[in-house]
Amino acid sequence: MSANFMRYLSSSAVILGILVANVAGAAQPEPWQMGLQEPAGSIAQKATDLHNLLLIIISLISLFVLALLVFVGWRFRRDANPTPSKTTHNTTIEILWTVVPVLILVVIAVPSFRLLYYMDETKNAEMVIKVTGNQWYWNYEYMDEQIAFDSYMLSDDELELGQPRLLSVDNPLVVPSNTKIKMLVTANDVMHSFFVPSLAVQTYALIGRVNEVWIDVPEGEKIYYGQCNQICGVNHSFMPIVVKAMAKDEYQAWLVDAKQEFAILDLPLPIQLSAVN
Ligand SMILES: [Cu+2]
Repeated sequence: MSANFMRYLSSSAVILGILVANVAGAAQPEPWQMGLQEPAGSIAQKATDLHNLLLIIISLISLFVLALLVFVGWRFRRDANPTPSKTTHNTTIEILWTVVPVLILVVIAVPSFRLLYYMDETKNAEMVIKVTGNQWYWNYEYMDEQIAFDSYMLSDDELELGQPRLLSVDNPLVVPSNTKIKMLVTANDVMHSFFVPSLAVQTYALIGRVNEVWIDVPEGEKIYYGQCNQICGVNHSFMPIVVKAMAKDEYQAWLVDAKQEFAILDLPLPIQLSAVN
C-alpha cells in the first residue's frame, strides 16, 4: 500500500474519531469549522439568532456596495464619458443615504439591546458558582455547597481516548442541566477571561472585581469546552475550561462525592484561616 493511501486512511480515522466524539456529546472546535459552535442554552441560542440576522444584513450591504462600485466603474468610465459630469449635490440621494443606514442600525440595535439586557439579568438564579482565574488554572467554588476545587489542564500523557488535547482538564466544572446558574467571575493574580463559545459566555476575570454572568445548559449529558480568552502570561494557552453538564439527579449524586473530596476546608491557608475565625 502506498504511503499516501496510508496517510489518507489515518486522516480518515482521525476525522471519524472526531465525528464519534461529537456524537457522544461534546461542544468543541472542529476542523474546517466555518460558523459558530452549535449553541447551547438560551443565551447562546439568542446570540446565534442575532449573528444569523447580522450575517444576512452585512451580506446584502456588501453585495449592494459591490454592485454600485461595478456599475459606477462601468457607467462612468473614460471611454463613455469624454466630458465628466460636474454634478455635486443631489438632495434626494443624500437624504436616502443618511436615513437608510440609520434605519438599518435601528433594526440591528433592537435585538442587540434585547439580548444584552437578557444576558445581564442574573435574578432568579437557582445556584451560584464562583469562578476564579489563576496563573494558570481555574478554581471553581460552589458557595452553597461549601466545596471548591482547582481545574488544571491535562498533559498529553494524561489524556484518555477521546479527550481533546489542550482542552481537557482534571476536574471539570460540573453543572446540572436545565438550571439557571449564576457565575461570579474574578481573578487572583492577573486578568483572565472565562470563555465558553458554545454557551456564548465570555467575561473578564479581574483582580478585586466580580463580574456576573449566567448560563442555563440544556438537557442531556454533554461537555462544553472553552479557554481563557485574555492573554495572561506564559501558560495562557494551557488553562482550558471544561463544563460538564449532567441531569439534576446525577448532579446530586456527584455532589455527595464532591463534598467528601472538595470540602472547602481543603482550600489554601488564607481561606482556611478566615473559615476558622
Ligand atoms: Cu488566563
